[in-house]
Amino acid sequence: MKFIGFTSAAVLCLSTLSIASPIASPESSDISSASRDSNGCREPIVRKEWRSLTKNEKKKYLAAVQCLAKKKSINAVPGADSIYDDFQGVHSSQTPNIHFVGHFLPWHRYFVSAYEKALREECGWTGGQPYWDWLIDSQSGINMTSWSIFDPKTGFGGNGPFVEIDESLNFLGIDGRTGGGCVQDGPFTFDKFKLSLGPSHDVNVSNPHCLTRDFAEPIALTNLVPEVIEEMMSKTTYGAFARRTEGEPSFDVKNVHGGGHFGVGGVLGAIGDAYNSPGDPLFYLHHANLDRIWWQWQQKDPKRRYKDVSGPIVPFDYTNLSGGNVTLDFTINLGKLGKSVPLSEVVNPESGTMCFKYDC
Ligand SMILES: [Cu+2]
Repeated sequence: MKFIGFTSAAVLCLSTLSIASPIASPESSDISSASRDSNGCREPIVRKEWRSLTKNEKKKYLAAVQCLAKKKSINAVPGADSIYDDFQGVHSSQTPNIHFVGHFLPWHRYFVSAYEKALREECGWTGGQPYWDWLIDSQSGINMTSWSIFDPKTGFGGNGPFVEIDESLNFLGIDGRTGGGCVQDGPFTFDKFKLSLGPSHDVNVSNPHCLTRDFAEPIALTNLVPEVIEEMMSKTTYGAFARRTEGEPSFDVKNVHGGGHFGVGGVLGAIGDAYNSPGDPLFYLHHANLDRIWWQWQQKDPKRRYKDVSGPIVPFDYTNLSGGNVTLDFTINLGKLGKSVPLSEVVNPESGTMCFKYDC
């Protein structure tokens, strides 16, 4: 399957919708309008694919991210200098509890939504959080370094220069890494964008440094593939869907979550660090896309799937030997960045707490 040269938003959406079919039944609009009425979400923010933003919207979005990285921290963690760092710090400090668990997808949905809110309220962004439909790029036949998302003018800038590493640092056996140093072009070079947290996992220390990327094209091309999305979409329970989305912390089984993180982040790139991954602004577009795929899956049977959550509370405890399963009453939090909410408030993005939807 090749998706070359797509330019219009309408066509863009086909890349996953063709897989996600059957698309939203009439029921889905009943559900969303009902929840809008009862929860006060009348006009959900619409999230679009990066390519379908206008040139001017792209510019404004990138400027809003730079702005957030200059806004004084609310001290969500002691080492944060900016609000942008606050988000990274909250993710970092909760990393041991929010991955390979049932609430992985809801937690990240809530987290990205809070970030979207911060961009809008603190930095004048007026749109929805854009997503990056990497399938369009991975199936295009274009070299990764030339993918439009990495464009220095209309995108997020590209790779870092190659940095040699001791292979013992390459725990996951990442193939074909080509970078590792500071991003060299675009809106997130060190002179325009500083991170205070990382590469250590200590959120108490401020260590101003640059954003790094370490492209590993073979990882991106192998894992960001339609077959994996098809498998995910074929699952009939949330538990199975979510587990297939996260895969395993290895590449023995292809998975799109890791494909995005490690395809761009390799070994030394911020987005490839489980703790510090939100240090790369692309994190939010990658996770918005994962969230969109979950949403598309929910749309296939909204009545049931907006209520379906499961999966372990304790990481990797898929057989529930250490703890129970999450339920709709299970609460998640964003520390100082957002109140505690039960999963019941996060399963439907058109709920009062968040209030957004995807263009397709
Ligand atoms: Cu995460």
